[in-house]
Amino acid sequence: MARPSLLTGEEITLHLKKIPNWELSDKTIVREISCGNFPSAIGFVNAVAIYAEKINHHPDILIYGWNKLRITLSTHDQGGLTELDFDLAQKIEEIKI
Ligand code: H2B
Repeated sequence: MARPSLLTGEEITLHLKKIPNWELSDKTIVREISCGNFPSAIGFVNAVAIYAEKINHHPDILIYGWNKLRITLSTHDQGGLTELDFDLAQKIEEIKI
């Protein structure tokens, strides 16, 4: 299957408008999430993992300060942002904290 192509700056700006919880950081998009407690943070990570595996597109996730998550998305083999990153971000927006 052909790998998605890199998005232009304009396309990235348009996509980001739809997901205001996410920020552009260099060639990635990042969301910080505070969960109720450690088990709910792990639960959130598991929900993300199930979808990521389903679409074979995987986030970088940092779990810190017992209830906080930093989720970073980019398409590693393209060296930047593609539609896959915004598809996954949109799906993560649908997961209840
Ligand atoms: N996830 C992300 N975020 N970027 C990739 O380039 C990527 C991935 N590549 N998941 C996939 C797996 C690739 O390694 C497999 C072989 O399709």
